[in-house]
Amino acid sequence: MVSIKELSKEEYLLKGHIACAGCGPAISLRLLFKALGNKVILVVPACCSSVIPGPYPFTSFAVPVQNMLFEATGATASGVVAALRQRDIKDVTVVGWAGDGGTFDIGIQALSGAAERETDFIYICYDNEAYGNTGVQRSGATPYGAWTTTTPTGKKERKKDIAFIMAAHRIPYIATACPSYPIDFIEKIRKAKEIKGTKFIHILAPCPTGWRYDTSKTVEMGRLAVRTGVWTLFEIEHGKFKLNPPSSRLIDRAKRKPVKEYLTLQGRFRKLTEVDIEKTQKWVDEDWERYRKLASNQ
Ligand SMILES: Cc1ncc(C[n+]2csc(CCOP(=O)(O)OP(=O)(O)O)c2C)c(N)n1
Ligand SMILES: [Mg+2]
Repeated sequence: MVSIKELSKEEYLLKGHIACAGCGPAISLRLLFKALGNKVILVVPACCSSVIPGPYPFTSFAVPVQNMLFEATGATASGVVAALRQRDIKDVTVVGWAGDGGTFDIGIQALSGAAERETDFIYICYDNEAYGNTGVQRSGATPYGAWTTTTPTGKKERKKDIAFIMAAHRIPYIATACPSYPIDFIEKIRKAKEIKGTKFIHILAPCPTGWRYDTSKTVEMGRLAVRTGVWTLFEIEHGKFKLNPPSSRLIDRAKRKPVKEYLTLQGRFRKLTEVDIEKTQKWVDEDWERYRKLASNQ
Protein backbone atom coordinates (compact mmCIF):
# COMPACT_ATOMS: atom_id res chain seq x y z
CA MET A 1 0.00 0.00 0.00
CA VAL A 2 1.18 3.52 -0.79
CA SER A 3 2.12 5.61 2.22
CA ILE A 4 1.87 9.39 2.08
CA LYS A 5 5.21 9.62 3.92
CA GLU A 6 7.03 7.69 1.19
CA LEU A 7 5.75 9.88 -1.64
CA SER A 8 8.27 12.05 -3.45
CA LYS A 9 8.48 15.64 -2.21
CA GLU A 10 8.98 16.72 -5.82
CA GLU A 11 6.13 18.84 -7.20
CA TYR A 12 5.33 18.94 -10.91
CA LEU A 13 2.30 21.18 -10.54
CA LEU A 14 4.24 24.33 -9.73
CA LYS A 15 3.27 27.41 -7.74
CA GLY A 16 1.65 30.29 -9.54
CA HIS A 17 -0.95 28.29 -11.46
CA ILE A 18 -4.26 30.00 -12.02
CA ALA A 19 -6.79 27.40 -10.87
CA CYS A 20 -9.64 28.69 -8.69
CA ALA A 21 -9.19 28.35 -4.92
CA GLY A 22 -10.34 24.89 -3.83
CA CYS A 23 -10.14 23.47 -7.39
CA GLY A 24 -10.73 19.68 -7.26
CA PRO A 25 -9.10 19.14 -10.68
CA ALA A 26 -5.90 20.95 -9.51
CA ILE A 27 -5.67 18.72 -6.40
CA SER A 28 -6.17 15.74 -8.70
CA LEU A 29 -3.36 16.89 -11.01
CA ARG A 30 -1.01 17.19 -8.06
CA LEU A 31 -1.86 13.63 -7.04
CA LEU A 32 -1.41 12.41 -10.62
CA PHE A 33 2.15 13.77 -10.64
CA LYS A 34 2.78 12.28 -7.18
CA ALA A 35 1.74 8.93 -8.62
CA LEU A 36 3.70 9.05 -11.88
CA GLY A 37 6.56 11.52 -11.38
CA ASN A 38 7.67 13.39 -14.48
CA LYS A 39 8.20 10.50 -16.92
CA VAL A 40 4.86 11.34 -18.42
CA ILE A 41 3.43 13.14 -21.44
CA LEU A 42 0.05 14.73 -20.86
CA VAL A 43 -2.46 15.23 -23.64
CA VAL A 44 -4.89 17.94 -22.56
CA PRO A 45 -7.87 19.13 -24.62
CA ALA A 46 -9.60 22.49 -24.20
CA CYS A 47 -10.75 22.52 -20.55
CA CYS A 48 -9.86 24.14 -17.22
CA SER A 49 -6.61 22.13 -17.22
CA SER A 50 -5.46 23.82 -20.41
CA VAL A 51 -5.85 27.16 -18.62
CA ILE A 52 -4.59 26.22 -15.13
CA PRO A 53 -0.86 26.24 -16.18
CA GLY A 54 -1.13 29.93 -17.12
CA PRO A 55 -0.50 31.87 -20.33
CA TYR A 56 2.27 30.94 -22.77
CA PRO A 57 5.32 31.19 -22.60
CA PHE A 58 4.92 30.36 -18.88
CA THR A 59 3.56 27.12 -17.48
CA SER A 60 2.97 25.56 -14.07
CA PHE A 61 3.17 22.00 -15.42
CA ALA A 62 6.75 20.70 -15.12
CA VAL A 63 6.09 17.87 -17.60
CA PRO A 64 5.63 17.83 -21.40
CA VAL A 65 2.07 18.69 -22.40
CA GLN A 66 0.36 18.45 -25.74
CA ASN A 67 -2.59 20.83 -25.71
CA MET A 68 -5.14 19.65 -28.20
CA LEU A 69 -8.57 20.34 -29.64
CA PHE A 70 -11.57 19.73 -27.41
CA GLU A 71 -12.63 16.54 -29.22
CA ALA A 72 -9.24 14.98 -29.91
CA THR A 73 -7.68 13.61 -26.70
CA GLY A 74 -7.97 9.92 -27.66
CA ALA A 75 -6.69 10.49 -31.21
CA THR A 76 -3.80 12.73 -30.12
CA ALA A 77 -2.72 10.34 -27.37
CA SER A 78 -2.75 7.54 -29.97
CA GLY A 79 -0.33 9.60 -32.07
CA VAL A 80 1.96 10.29 -29.11
CA VAL A 81 2.00 6.57 -28.22
CA ALA A 82 2.89 5.70 -31.84
CA ALA A 83 5.68 8.31 -31.92
CA LEU A 84 7.22 6.97 -28.70
CA ARG A 85 7.06 3.42 -30.05
CA GLN A 86 8.74 4.54 -33.27
CA ARG A 87 11.58 6.05 -31.23
CA ASP A 88 11.73 2.98 -28.99
CA ILE A 89 11.02 5.05 -25.84
CA LYS A 90 9.54 2.70 -23.25
CA ASP A 91 9.76 4.52 -19.92
CA VAL A 92 7.26 7.31 -20.60
CA THR A 93 3.56 7.03 -19.71
CA VAL A 94 1.10 8.76 -22.00
CA VAL A 95 -1.86 10.23 -20.12
CA GLY A 96 -4.94 11.77 -21.66
CA TRP A 97 -6.20 14.26 -19.08
CA ALA A 98 -9.62 15.52 -20.08
CA GLY A 99 -12.68 17.08 -18.49
CA ASP A 100 -16.16 15.58 -18.47
CA GLY A 101 -17.30 17.63 -21.48
CA GLY A 102 -14.22 16.51 -23.38
CA THR A 103 -14.92 12.89 -22.44
CA PHE A 104 -18.66 12.22 -22.06
CA ASP A 105 -19.64 14.50 -24.94
CA ILE A 106 -17.38 15.79 -27.67
CA GLY A 107 -14.37 13.49 -27.12
CA ILE A 108 -16.20 10.18 -26.80
CA GLN A 109 -15.61 9.12 -30.43
CA ALA A 110 -11.84 9.63 -30.22
CA LEU A 111 -11.73 7.87 -26.84
CA SER A 112 -13.84 4.98 -28.12
CA GLY A 113 -11.57 4.57 -31.15
CA ALA A 114 -8.40 4.62 -29.05
CA ALA A 115 -9.89 1.99 -26.70
CA GLU A 116 -10.99 -0.22 -29.61
CA ARG A 117 -7.44 -0.03 -31.02
CA GLU A 118 -6.15 -1.10 -27.57
CA THR A 119 -3.91 1.99 -27.47
CA ASP A 120 -1.46 1.69 -24.60
CA PHE A 121 -2.23 4.77 -22.50
CA ILE A 122 -4.10 5.99 -19.44
CA TYR A 123 -7.16 8.10 -20.13
CA ILE A 124 -8.23 10.12 -17.11
CA CYS A 125 -11.48 12.00 -17.05
CA TYR A 126 -11.55 14.51 -14.23
CA ASP A 127 -15.22 15.15 -13.76
CA ASN A 128 -16.37 18.47 -12.32
CA GLU A 129 -19.81 17.76 -13.76
CA ALA A 130 -20.00 20.76 -16.10
CA TYR A 131 -18.14 22.74 -18.75
CA GLY A 132 -16.17 24.69 -16.15
CA ASN A 133 -13.73 26.52 -18.37
CA THR A 134 -16.40 28.31 -20.40
CA GLY A 135 -18.42 29.37 -17.37
CA VAL A 136 -20.40 26.30 -16.19
CA GLN A 137 -22.63 24.88 -18.90
CA ARG A 138 -24.31 21.47 -18.60
CA SER A 139 -22.54 18.36 -19.88
CA GLY A 140 -23.49 14.70 -20.17
CA ALA A 141 -21.91 14.34 -16.73
CA THR A 142 -24.00 17.01 -15.00
CA PRO A 143 -26.30 15.25 -12.53
CA TYR A 144 -30.08 15.45 -12.46
CA GLY A 145 -31.35 18.65 -10.91
CA ALA A 146 -28.09 20.61 -11.02
CA TRP A 147 -28.08 24.27 -11.91
CA THR A 148 -25.73 25.35 -14.68
CA THR A 149 -25.94 28.46 -16.88
CA THR A 150 -27.70 26.35 -19.55
CA THR A 151 -29.97 24.57 -17.03
CA PRO A 152 -31.09 27.56 -14.94
CA THR A 153 -33.96 25.61 -13.37
CA GLY A 154 -31.96 22.41 -12.90
CA LYS A 155 -30.92 19.71 -15.40
CA LYS A 156 -33.80 17.46 -16.36
CA GLU A 157 -31.73 14.47 -17.49
CA ARG A 158 -29.46 12.00 -15.68
CA LYS A 159 -25.69 11.64 -15.83
CA LYS A 160 -24.20 9.10 -18.28
CA ASP A 161 -22.58 6.02 -16.78
CA ILE A 162 -19.25 6.52 -18.51
CA ALA A 163 -17.30 3.83 -16.61
CA PHE A 164 -19.71 1.18 -17.87
CA ILE A 165 -19.65 2.64 -21.39
CA MET A 166 -15.90 2.04 -21.24
CA ALA A 167 -16.45 -1.42 -19.73
CA ALA A 168 -18.39 -2.25 -22.91
CA HIS A 169 -15.09 -1.67 -24.76
CA ARG A 170 -13.60 -4.60 -22.78
CA ILE A 171 -10.47 -2.62 -21.90
CA PRO A 172 -8.25 -4.19 -19.21
CA TYR A 173 -8.61 -1.58 -16.48
CA ILE A 174 -11.28 0.87 -15.40
CA ALA A 175 -11.35 2.64 -12.06
CA THR A 176 -13.12 5.46 -10.30
CA ALA A 177 -11.33 7.73 -7.83
CA CYS A 178 -11.66 10.99 -5.94
CA PRO A 179 -8.92 13.31 -4.64
CA SER A 180 -10.55 13.16 -1.19
CA TYR A 181 -9.11 9.60 -1.02
CA PRO A 182 -5.51 10.25 -2.13
CA ILE A 183 -4.02 6.82 -1.38
CA ASP A 184 -6.72 5.02 -3.35
CA PHE A 185 -6.23 7.59 -6.15
CA ILE A 186 -2.45 7.12 -6.36
CA GLU A 187 -2.62 3.35 -6.13
CA LYS A 188 -5.08 3.17 -9.02
CA ILE A 189 -2.95 5.36 -11.25
CA ARG A 190 0.15 3.31 -10.44
CA LYS A 191 -1.72 0.10 -11.14
CA ALA A 192 -2.96 1.48 -14.47
CA LYS A 193 0.62 2.33 -15.42
CA GLU A 194 1.65 -1.33 -15.09
CA ILE A 195 -1.17 -2.70 -17.26
CA LYS A 196 -0.79 -2.82 -21.05
CA GLY A 197 -3.59 -1.43 -23.21
CA THR A 198 -6.18 1.28 -22.64
CA LYS A 199 -6.84 2.20 -19.04
CA PHE A 200 -9.72 4.50 -18.07
CA ILE A 201 -9.90 6.34 -14.76
CA HIS A 202 -12.91 8.44 -13.83
CA ILE A 203 -12.28 11.01 -11.13
CA LEU A 204 -14.93 12.97 -9.29
CA ALA A 205 -13.29 16.40 -8.96
CA PRO A 206 -15.47 18.78 -6.93
CA CYS A 207 -15.61 22.35 -8.27
CA PRO A 208 -16.58 25.12 -5.81
CA THR A 209 -17.15 27.59 -8.65
CA GLY A 210 -19.66 25.43 -10.51
CA TRP A 211 -21.16 23.53 -7.59
CA ARG A 212 -21.60 26.63 -5.43
CA TYR A 213 -20.00 25.72 -2.13
CA ASP A 214 -17.27 27.32 -0.02
CA THR A 215 -13.74 26.87 -1.46
CA SER A 216 -12.51 25.29 1.81
CA LYS A 217 -14.94 22.38 1.45
CA THR A 218 -13.62 20.51 -1.62
CA VAL A 219 -12.16 17.52 0.22
CA GLU A 220 -15.24 17.29 2.43
CA MET A 221 -17.51 17.40 -0.64
CA GLY A 222 -15.68 14.44 -2.22
CA ARG A 223 -15.88 12.46 1.03
CA LEU A 224 -19.58 13.17 1.31
CA ALA A 225 -20.14 12.07 -2.31
CA VAL A 226 -18.60 8.71 -1.37
CA ARG A 227 -20.27 8.36 2.03
CA THR A 228 -23.71 9.04 0.58
CA GLY A 229 -23.02 6.62 -2.29
CA VAL A 230 -23.49 9.31 -4.95
CA TRP A 231 -19.91 8.47 -5.96
CA THR A 232 -18.61 4.91 -5.74
CA LEU A 233 -14.99 3.79 -5.60
CA PHE A 234 -14.54 0.69 -7.75
CA GLU A 235 -12.31 -1.05 -10.26
CA ILE A 236 -13.08 -3.28 -13.22
CA GLU A 237 -9.89 -5.20 -13.84
CA HIS A 238 -9.93 -7.60 -16.80
CA GLY A 239 -13.73 -7.64 -16.51
CA LYS A 240 -13.79 -8.26 -12.75
CA PHE A 241 -15.73 -5.72 -10.72
CA LYS A 242 -14.49 -4.83 -7.25
CA LEU A 243 -15.60 -2.20 -4.74
CA ASN A 244 -12.81 -0.40 -2.90
CA PRO A 245 -12.86 1.00 0.63
CA PRO A 246 -14.67 2.90 1.94
CA SER A 247 -17.32 2.11 -0.74
CA SER A 248 -16.90 -1.63 -0.13
CA ARG A 249 -18.21 -1.04 3.41
CA LEU A 250 -21.30 0.81 2.19
CA ILE A 251 -23.18 -1.93 0.32
CA ASP A 252 -25.81 -2.05 3.04
CA ARG A 253 -28.03 0.99 2.48
CA ALA A 254 -28.18 1.73 6.21
CA LYS A 255 -24.41 2.38 6.15
CA ARG A 256 -24.74 5.13 3.57
CA LYS A 257 -25.66 8.67 4.53
CA PRO A 258 -28.81 10.07 2.88
CA VAL A 259 -27.98 11.77 -0.45
CA LYS A 260 -29.82 14.82 0.86
CA GLU A 261 -26.79 15.61 3.06
CA TYR A 262 -24.64 15.93 -0.04
CA LEU A 263 -27.17 17.76 -2.19
CA THR A 264 -28.18 20.43 0.31
CA LEU A 265 -24.60 21.63 0.83
CA GLN A 266 -24.30 22.75 -2.78
CA GLY A 267 -25.93 25.86 -4.22
CA ARG A 268 -26.32 24.15 -7.61
CA PHE A 269 -28.99 21.86 -6.12
CA ARG A 270 -30.89 24.67 -4.40
CA LYS A 271 -33.95 24.30 -6.64
CA LEU A 272 -34.38 20.56 -5.98
CA THR A 273 -37.73 19.66 -4.46
CA GLU A 274 -38.24 16.85 -1.94
CA VAL A 275 -39.55 14.74 -4.83
CA ASP A 276 -36.33 15.38 -6.81
CA ILE A 277 -34.22 14.43 -3.80
CA GLU A 278 -36.20 11.20 -3.36
CA LYS A 279 -35.74 10.45 -7.07
CA THR A 280 -31.97 10.90 -6.74
CA GLN A 281 -31.92 8.68 -3.65
CA LYS A 282 -33.83 5.98 -5.55
CA TRP A 283 -31.41 6.10 -8.48
CA VAL A 284 -28.41 5.92 -6.16
CA ASP A 285 -29.95 2.90 -4.39
CA GLU A 286 -30.62 1.22 -7.76
CA ASP A 287 -26.99 1.75 -8.81
CA TRP A 288 -25.88 0.20 -5.54
CA GLU A 289 -28.09 -2.82 -6.09
CA ARG A 290 -26.26 -3.30 -9.40
CA TYR A 291 -22.85 -2.88 -7.71
CA ARG A 292 -23.84 -5.37 -4.99
CA LYS A 293 -24.76 -7.97 -7.60
CA LEU A 294 -21.62 -7.36 -9.63
CA ALA A 295 -19.40 -7.56 -6.55
CA SER A 296 -21.04 -10.78 -5.36
CA ASN A 297 -20.71 -12.41 -8.81
CA GLN A 298 -16.92 -12.16 -8.80
C1 LIG B 1 -15.06 22.38 -30.78
C2 LIG B 1 -15.06 23.25 -29.56
N1 LIG B 1 -16.24 23.63 -29.03
C3 LIG B 1 -16.26 24.40 -27.93
C4 LIG B 1 -15.08 24.84 -27.38
C5 LIG B 1 -15.12 25.74 -26.17
N2 LIG B 1 -14.74 25.08 -24.96
C6 LIG B 1 -13.47 25.11 -24.49
S1 LIG B 1 -13.29 24.32 -23.04
C7 LIG B 1 -14.94 23.94 -22.98
C8 LIG B 1 -15.54 23.24 -21.81
C9 LIG B 1 -14.72 22.09 -21.29
O1 LIG B 1 -15.48 21.39 -20.34
P1 LIG B 1 -14.89 20.10 -19.68
O2 LIG B 1 -14.38 19.18 -20.71
O3 LIG B 1 -15.90 19.56 -18.73
O4 LIG B 1 -13.62 20.64 -18.86
P2 LIG B 1 -13.60 21.75 -17.68
O5 LIG B 1 -13.57 23.08 -18.37
O6 LIG B 1 -14.81 21.57 -16.85
O7 LIG B 1 -12.32 21.49 -16.96
C10 LIG B 1 -15.60 24.42 -24.12
C11 LIG B 1 -17.05 24.28 -24.37
C12 LIG B 1 -13.86 24.43 -27.96
N3 LIG B 1 -12.68 24.78 -27.46
N4 LIG B 1 -13.88 23.65 -29.07
MG1 LIG C 1 -15.93 19.78 -16.65
